[in-house]
Amino acid sequence: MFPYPSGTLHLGHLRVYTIADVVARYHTLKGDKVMLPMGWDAFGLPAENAALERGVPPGGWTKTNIAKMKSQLDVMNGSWDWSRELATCDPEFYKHTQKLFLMLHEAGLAYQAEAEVNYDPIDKTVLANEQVDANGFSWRSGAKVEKKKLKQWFFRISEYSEDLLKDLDSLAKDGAWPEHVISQQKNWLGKSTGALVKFPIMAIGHDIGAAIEVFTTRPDTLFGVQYIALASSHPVVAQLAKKDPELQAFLDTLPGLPPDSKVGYLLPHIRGVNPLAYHDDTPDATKESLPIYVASYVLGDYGEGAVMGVPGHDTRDHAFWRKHTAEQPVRIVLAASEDESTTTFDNEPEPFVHHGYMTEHSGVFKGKHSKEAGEMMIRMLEAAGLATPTTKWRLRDWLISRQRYWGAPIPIVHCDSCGSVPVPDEQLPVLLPEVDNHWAQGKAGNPLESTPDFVKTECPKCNGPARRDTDTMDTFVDSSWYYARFADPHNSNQLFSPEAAKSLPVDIYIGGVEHAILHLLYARFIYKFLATTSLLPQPSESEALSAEPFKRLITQGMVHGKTYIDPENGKFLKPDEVDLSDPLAPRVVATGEPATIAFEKMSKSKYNGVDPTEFTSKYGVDPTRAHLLFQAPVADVLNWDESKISGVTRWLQKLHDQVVALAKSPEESLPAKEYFAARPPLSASKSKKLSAAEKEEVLKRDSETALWRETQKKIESITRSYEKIYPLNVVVSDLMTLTNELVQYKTADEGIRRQTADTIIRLMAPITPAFAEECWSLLHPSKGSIFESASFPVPDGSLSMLKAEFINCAVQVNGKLRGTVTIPRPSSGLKGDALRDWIVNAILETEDGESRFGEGGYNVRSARRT
Ligand code: ANZ
Ligand code: ZN
Repeated sequence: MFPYPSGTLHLGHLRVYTIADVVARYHTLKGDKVMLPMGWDAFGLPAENAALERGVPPGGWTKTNIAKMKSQLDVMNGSWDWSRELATCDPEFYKHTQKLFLMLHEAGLAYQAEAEVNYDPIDKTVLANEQVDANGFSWRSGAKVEKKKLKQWFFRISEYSEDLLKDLDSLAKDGAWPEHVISQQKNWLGKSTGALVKFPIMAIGHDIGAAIEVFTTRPDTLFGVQYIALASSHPVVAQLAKKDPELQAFLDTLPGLPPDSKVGYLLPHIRGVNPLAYHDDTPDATKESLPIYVASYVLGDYGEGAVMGVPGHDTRDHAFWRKHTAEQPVRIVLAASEDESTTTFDNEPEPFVHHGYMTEHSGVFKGKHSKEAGEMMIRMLEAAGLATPTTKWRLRDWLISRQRYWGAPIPIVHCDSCGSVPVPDEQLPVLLPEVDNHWAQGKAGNPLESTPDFVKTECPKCNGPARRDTDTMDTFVDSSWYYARFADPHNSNQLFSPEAAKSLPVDIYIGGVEHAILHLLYARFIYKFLATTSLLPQPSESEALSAEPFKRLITQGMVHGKTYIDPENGKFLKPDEVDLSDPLAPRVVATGEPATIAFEKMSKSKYNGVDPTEFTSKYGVDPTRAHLLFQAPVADVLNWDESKISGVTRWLQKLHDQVVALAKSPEESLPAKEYFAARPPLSASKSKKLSAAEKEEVLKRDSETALWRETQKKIESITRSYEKIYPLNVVVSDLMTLTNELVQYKTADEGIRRQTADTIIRLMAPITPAFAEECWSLLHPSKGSIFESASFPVPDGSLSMLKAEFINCAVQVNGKLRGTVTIPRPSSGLKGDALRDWIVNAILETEDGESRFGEGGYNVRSARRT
């Protein structure tokens, strides 16, 4: 995921781009063709805010930031392909964002409709949600923000909701995408199957139509409906409010209420009828007419903006009913088991919200399971024209227009005679005009509206006078397709050529989990749309619906910084308020008391920020990269603790010492597998008869076998970890272990030790590229770069022959463990009694075994054979 050019690289960036670079370098070494691109998510509000604050154009601010962050990134030694660099604010890029808009427009997937926006009446400007504080005031002018209806552009993502939902299943396979992202997307799409049910209305003195329709997922609870509730924006409410000032006054109090409030208003002179009331077997209670409320908890933009209130079986309905009718009993129409199906009324029930069995209150359905009963009721009502089975989605169409300057202008021209006319391809890009004075004067609002040269234009259809659309696109539009542009970043005619698109989709996409919903959903939608055009290779019939932009998604955890807290008042301590003379026991300077250590999200107010550039210049880039990976699995929060880097630096130092020493031995030696195959079997057993020289030989053989076996095993486990990506921390710890073995097995054959070092260097190259390069040149002075001359290690197939020639054998005498003795490995042909006898003899043949278990010891020979 490309960064927003805020101007400073933080540790979160460092973490994600290190992970990505490690994955890319691993695949490069493996011989894969790798593309690791980098770009800038360069449009958006922060640049515009900065521009107003500083009185400089947002473009300049952004360019400076990009240059600065690029130089900071360069230090990280990533293998980015800068020839593919892009910035979404570059006309060469947004020309194609505009083209994408036009393609969607032509396909009927971009449309204009009225929508509510935040309006600042002092600055006379539309505000983004981020610019409105929690109490509903403008961040800039401090004015109380108003809701205003304006014409806005939408992308019809709802058209793709089925595909977006269905294809999540293929992404979930084999953990290609993290489970929590899949479930968040599912919730966001929010598919609900249920029914629209009509409640006939009786109204005195109002002509409001025959019925109110509600959406319900639980038709089985119909017998338990005790009221109807309408959203304040329901058309019936608007109509009644015209003649009911009290209702209007109530409506005026609603904006700004917390979403879970249960405020309501009982509508006078109007009641509803349960559609089941017409059925003969319906209990009398259900035949009673129903009160109708306006209720704050009913959403205007979901379902029909109306609910059937079932206090007995829905938590929200229950709370509302209790608040508005103190004494009325709650009706129970279903219960957990058939035995309870006689329960009818209850004064203080917990609402039973699950499926179960219908009670007496459900007339002819008594005793039936609620799922079956619900379906039957809907069929019955459907026949009477009172219900329709239906599916609702939580997903709304994507509002993409912003009344802002710093974004891609919407390529539409408004003409009085022709309406909204698309800008012809050859007139793209619609360039953002320079409006330098605007920033200098710190004016509010969208400067595009007050730039006549921009607004006044000619209608492409009739050549008459026309106005350009002054809205720009949401930055999520830029990021919905940028990854595809990397395939062909300099194509000026197309978003990318179909030929270049053959490298799509993206194999591995890495980024923060904060993008689990919006960005990833929009990107999936746009990619699915592109798959219907000639730009992307036409998927075959069976694949048609599974066009997905990112085959694998890796989400990395946050980086938390170390904070020191004064336990007396819970305040975060500034650097000069904490005494770190003993880093393990920090103290509060003022009181001398121990300070509390905690890891928290990095922020200025907690004094726990870390400047990556400062850190890398202090410790070096490779140790920083290894430290970042070593401290936590990729998906977990990383508690950044500077002092812990010492483990990494010690490891690198140790390894370097080994490499320097081994570089003196011959570069070429017999490949390990051949070496072990050619090694003659050891004739003598490890017994008291061994000479000193023989003993040394045995030790040498043991250690080189163990070392190469460890090397082979680590190649396997490290490869697995690189493939999985999440356990990159284990790669570092495995490499540390293997390095320790190299140090430990000093007596092993030089050639085997050198080959082990050589393997370690290649295994670690993705993580510490410069260090590996340096070591590689020591071991192979004439070969050139490790990334060009070396390949990633693969097991050489020697593992099966690398059995230890000696084994540790636990000795039990008469059922009690008496010690262990090292004996030669018995030949695999021995079995049963023969094997046991062989082992007993082998034990007694050793010096240690003889003295402990022979004639002078337990005398194993005469012991009961167990
Ligand atoms: C009666 C009922 C009884 C309901 C019961 C639920 C449980 P999901 O699953 O999220 O789609 N509902 C419908 N429209 C609503 C609106 N505009 N604002 C607030 N709530 C609304 O939720 C569907 C359920 O949410 C519907 O099923 C309806 O309440 C409520 F024991 O109908 B139900
Ligand atoms: Zn026209």
